Amino acid sequence: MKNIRNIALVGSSGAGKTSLAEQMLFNSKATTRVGKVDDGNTVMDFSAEEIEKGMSMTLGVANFNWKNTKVNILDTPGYVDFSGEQIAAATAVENLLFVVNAAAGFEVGLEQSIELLEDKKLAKAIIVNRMDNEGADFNKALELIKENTSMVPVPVFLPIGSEHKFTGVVDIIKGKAFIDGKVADIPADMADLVEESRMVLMESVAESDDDLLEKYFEAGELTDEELSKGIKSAIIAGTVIPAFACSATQNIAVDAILNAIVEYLPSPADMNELAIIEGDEEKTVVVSEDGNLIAFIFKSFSDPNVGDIAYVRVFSGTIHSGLDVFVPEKDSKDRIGNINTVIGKNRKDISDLKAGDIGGLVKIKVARGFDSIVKAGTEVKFPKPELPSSVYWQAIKAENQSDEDKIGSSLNKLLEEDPTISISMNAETNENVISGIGEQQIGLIKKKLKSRYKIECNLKTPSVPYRETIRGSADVSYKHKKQSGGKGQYGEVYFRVKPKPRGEGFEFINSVVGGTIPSKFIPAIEKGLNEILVEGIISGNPIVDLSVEVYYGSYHDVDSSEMAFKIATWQCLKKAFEVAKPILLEPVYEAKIIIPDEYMGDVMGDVSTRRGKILGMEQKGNKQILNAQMPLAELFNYYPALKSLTQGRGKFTQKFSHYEKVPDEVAAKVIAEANKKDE
Ligand SMILES: Nc1nc2c(ncn2[C@@H]2O[C@H](COP(=O)(O)OP(=O)(O)OP(=O)(O)O)[C@@H](O)[C@H]2O)c(=O)[nH]1
Ligand SMILES: [Mg+2]
Repeated sequence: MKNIRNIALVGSSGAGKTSLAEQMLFNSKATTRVGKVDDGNTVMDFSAEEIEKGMSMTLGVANFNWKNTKVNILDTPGYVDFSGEQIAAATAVENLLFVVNAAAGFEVGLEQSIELLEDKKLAKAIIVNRMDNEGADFNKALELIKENTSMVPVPVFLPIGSEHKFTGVVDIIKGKAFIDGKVADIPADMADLVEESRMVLMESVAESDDDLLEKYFEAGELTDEELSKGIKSAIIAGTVIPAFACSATQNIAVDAILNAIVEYLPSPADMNELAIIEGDEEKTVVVSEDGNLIAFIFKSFSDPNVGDIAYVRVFSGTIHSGLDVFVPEKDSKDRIGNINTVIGKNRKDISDLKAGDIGGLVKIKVARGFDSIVKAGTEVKFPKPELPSSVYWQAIKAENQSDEDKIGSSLNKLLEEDPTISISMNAETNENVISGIGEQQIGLIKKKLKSRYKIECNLKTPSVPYRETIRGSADVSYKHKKQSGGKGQYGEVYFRVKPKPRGEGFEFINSVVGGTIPSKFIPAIEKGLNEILVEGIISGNPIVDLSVEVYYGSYHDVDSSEMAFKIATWQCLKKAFEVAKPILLEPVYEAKIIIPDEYMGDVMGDVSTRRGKILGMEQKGNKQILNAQMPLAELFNYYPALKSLTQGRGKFTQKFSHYEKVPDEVAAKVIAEANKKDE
């Protein structure tokens, strides 16, 4: 455990995470040439979709050796739609490296990534990459993080020059420069800056430990040894977030960063306390190689080119091929098959995987993403990571009717790969609805259905599950009478129809006296009502909040039948709806919209054009939370609109609130649309 470092690269799209991972793999001789994102030949982004877009869409896993230390590196996609991958990666590592584009200002992707991960009790560091780019500015990049988030980065590597003059870095802990891959003296013109930065770092490190603080006050400084030891503890405690400068594609300071990872960042042994759930109880246990097996699958997927694989982090004990294990989330036994060491798309069999390490399990039967794997006979599991809630919905339908049966099982397999997506069959609208975080993410599902399962499908905005009800009451009757040779049909019913308060559903009252309708036909009337309640009358949507009292009628000894009374019932209720002021109800959701102050006016205006109601506002850090109610019909496409209004910085969460009357002019459109479909 001491000789492992587990690192996740996170941050905005285009910051250079994949490029950095590729350069590290090459520098450590894990690969024989440097993969380039722009050439589509990286080992980390290997799916057809990633190569096509030139960006990561799923997290990639690799490992290499650096200075007798095994480094496991997880490269995550920065695009917001795939933020579930960053959460997944964070469950498997001790260290989060936020990769920042030095030339891009404060990017939305970085902001989202920090918000998503800042509360995780993990060591964090900032890598200011792309220092060679025009406009690169190390100090500004760090200033913007300080200004916009609660993270306070402390420089550990200062850049030497910038843009095309970026040649290396000064490691202020070592007091040495790294220029063109070699150790060198600190450039004379940087001496003061290095000294100043060293004092800042020393102070931050000292503040994280009482003993160090005392020494620091007595001696006025820390020794090199105290500083390099102290920094690791401070990083573990989260009191220091070290910042490093580099250029991935120019291979400047990448080796120095690798040294820093090994020397300053914590190993699994340094962070050996693990929060688990045993029974219903949350506990913290100290993990070790000798303990019972506790492992967690942070991602599983199947790629047509590389087959099925489940990426696993072992926290305690050892996994070896052939081991019988238990999967608590599935309440099922499982068995470990082949174990792989993984370098992106390349894999090799290994015999076992020990506590602290990360690898791949091939063709494991039961366990999937976010499942724990534990010693058979034990019941501990890993707490399920909190995932972002759905903000985007699409109804999915196979283009060919013959694929409709296949689509469900294929979708379920794809959903196992991305736990932020869910699918539900809406029985009311008869649609399969996929929900997730964004258009790119759902679009990827559509692409994969085609490339893997040969299913062409269409996506569209889902239908709204409207409801019908009435506002007035009616007292109506209907006589169904048919004489067409042979046996006729006869049944007559009298209904009193009234609305019921919202949410109270349907009530049937039988107050027929004196057998004007024989009691054997009453169930047929109730059944007839239940059938039409499902189908609706004005728009093909279910009827709710309605009371129907049958109080009188007539029958015929020979011609009356259950069918005849059902037909009379349907017609009678239709008649009642004509007089009882039918209305449509629609689901209304409560949305929490989180935006930077400057967008408040625009977002509020937009909410009202969406028939939304503002309930209130609260301040959260430097953001505003707008609480609003919005009809579902407007919420389906709200996220794309919010993103474009706020330059990608707006977010929201939602939950169902209640059903509410649809305004007449909107209802008229919905009803006309439904009638068109009927025809
Ligand atoms: N000039 C320069 N370009 C870089 C550097 N690092 C990456 N790039 C370029 O930036 C672009 C994006 O790099 P990626 O490595 O794909 O970025 P990423 O962070 O993995 O992006 P996502 O996968 O979308 O999250 C590519 O065109 C790279 O060649 C760098 O240090 N300097
Ligand atoms: Mg990438």
